[in-house]
Amino acid sequence: MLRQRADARTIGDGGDMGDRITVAEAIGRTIAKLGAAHIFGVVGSGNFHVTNAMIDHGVPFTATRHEMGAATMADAFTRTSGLLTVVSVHQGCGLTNALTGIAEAAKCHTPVLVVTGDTAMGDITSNFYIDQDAAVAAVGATPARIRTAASAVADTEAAIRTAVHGRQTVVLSVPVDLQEELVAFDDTAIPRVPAAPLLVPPAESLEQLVELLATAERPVIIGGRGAWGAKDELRRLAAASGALLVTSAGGRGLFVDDDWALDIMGGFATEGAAELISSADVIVAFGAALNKWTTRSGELLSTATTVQVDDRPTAIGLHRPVDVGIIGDAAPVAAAAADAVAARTPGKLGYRTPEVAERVRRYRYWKDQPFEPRPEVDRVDPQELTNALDAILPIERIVVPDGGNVNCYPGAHLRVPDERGYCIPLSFQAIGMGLSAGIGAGIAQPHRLPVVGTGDGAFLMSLVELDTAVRLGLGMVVIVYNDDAYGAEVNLFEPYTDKLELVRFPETDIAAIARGYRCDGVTVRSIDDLDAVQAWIDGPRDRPLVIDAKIAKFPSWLMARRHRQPTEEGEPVRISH
Ligand SMILES: Cc1ncc(C[n+]2csc(CCOP(=O)(O)OP(=O)(O)O)c2C)c(N)n1
Ligand SMILES: [Mg+2]
Repeated sequence: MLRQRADARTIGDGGDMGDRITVAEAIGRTIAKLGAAHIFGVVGSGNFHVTNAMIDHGVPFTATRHEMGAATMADAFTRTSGLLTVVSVHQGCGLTNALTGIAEAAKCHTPVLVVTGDTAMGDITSNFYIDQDAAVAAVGATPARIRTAASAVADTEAAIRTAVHGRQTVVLSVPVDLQEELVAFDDTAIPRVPAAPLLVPPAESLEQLVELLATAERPVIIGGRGAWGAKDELRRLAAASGALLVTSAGGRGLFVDDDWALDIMGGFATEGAAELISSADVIVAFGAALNKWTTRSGELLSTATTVQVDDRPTAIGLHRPVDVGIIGDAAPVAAAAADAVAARTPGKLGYRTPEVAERVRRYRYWKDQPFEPRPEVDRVDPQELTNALDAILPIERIVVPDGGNVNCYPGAHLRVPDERGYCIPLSFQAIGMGLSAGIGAGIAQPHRLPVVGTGDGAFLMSLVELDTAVRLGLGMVVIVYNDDAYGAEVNLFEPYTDKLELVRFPETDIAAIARGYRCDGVTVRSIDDLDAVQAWIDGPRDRPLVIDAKIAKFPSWLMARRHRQPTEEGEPVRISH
């Protein structure tokens, strides 16, 4: 419990209604009472008291080693658990250190509450002073603040309501001078965050959807992040319509055990899966943005009539035009459409022919696609390595890909148990979030093994959080695809220039670095070296295993497909990421 300073002033008209406590304590108790599941943070003077107040009232706390790690862990915890998390940071520089993680969370619409100190009102000469609200708004998060001591509880509840209902990342600034003031506090009077109503679209919209699905010959239904919680309804709708099921990256895992489901669409899809999707005549996306990654820049939707169902009006048609937009929640729309299609076309076969069943089975997973391994001297083929790891790592896992050339190996080759078993922290396309996202998701789901796949560049940018994982005794596997380079940049620019030394590095002994943090570390140069991984799996798993995978240096299949190489006939085409 926070002790009151002897000289603290009393603000607010509390009467005899409750205790008089500091504003910092009132904020912490309100956040705890409203159900925050976990706090991640780096504590300085500006967030010391409020963090202790949350901890004292039952919210577990994880100290991270960098604020970006805190924001990324909280984001991943919320994404994979659906529970509200809190990031706690010092004012000014503590907040700016967290901004990349906050931007990632905001772009993914993750409801995270960031609590940060702020300089005292008008204290613009403080070293810590920045315009926090402007900084936060600039990265797409929502600024909020404690306005007065008397409004502290209401301001805190409003910030949480905005985060939860608006699916926004809210940054609540708490000026340090206000934190010490006293307020009357009655925790039975804290308003509860009201439940959001379900959005059901008008009958005409539903009728349009039913008509399209009832008459489609080769329908495909996509589940995105917004389809979490609607998987049974979507499977029922797909069965009634004779549709195949597939997910965007955000929804990966939703339909894992459905015979008519492909694994994932977009850049990560197998070629056979992409062909099945692009041959669809009607595509209905539920809670998926249909961005350039999901659609392969529109390629996969080029001939189908496209329907987009989303609860946010601004999401409809944002990335590409759609034929029909329906504003509504995935579950009620899918349930109503399933009943109507089933009644109108009972026993409809649609796309579900025996020939397509065989193709779905064959093209579902990357691990089943034939390829010729291309190992180099003392360097393992990354695709072969990932398929081998997929086979030996327990399926009760959470797969977390980082960015870079290698990201398709963990992102597409490692299978997942369900939608909570995949977390892709690439909404901002920043490298270096994988390790922290794996830790956050692992804390949220202790029964599962986090498996992070990252490049050497991304890992070396963020490895300080190994200390956090070791302190927590977190068993996790970090596969570092080590090509001693920013391989994405090498592959991107190699066709045009030989000035590549700025993106190549001397060899790093990542296994040794990891052991320095008290992780287990193994160096893998060939598939035979994976015995050490098997030994770790069979052991106590009470610390991270970092695999320093010295990989052969060539463009991944994803990069090779996305960036055309110069041909003998034509000039190279300049393409950026
Ligand atoms: C924070 C951030 N900085 C820089 C970039 C640009 N970038 C994209 S991929 C990449 C290289 C990543 O290297 P590594 O993690 O080793 O993966 P590789 O490409 O070698 O497989 C860089 C620097 C980025 N996306 N995000
Ligand atoms: Mg690299």
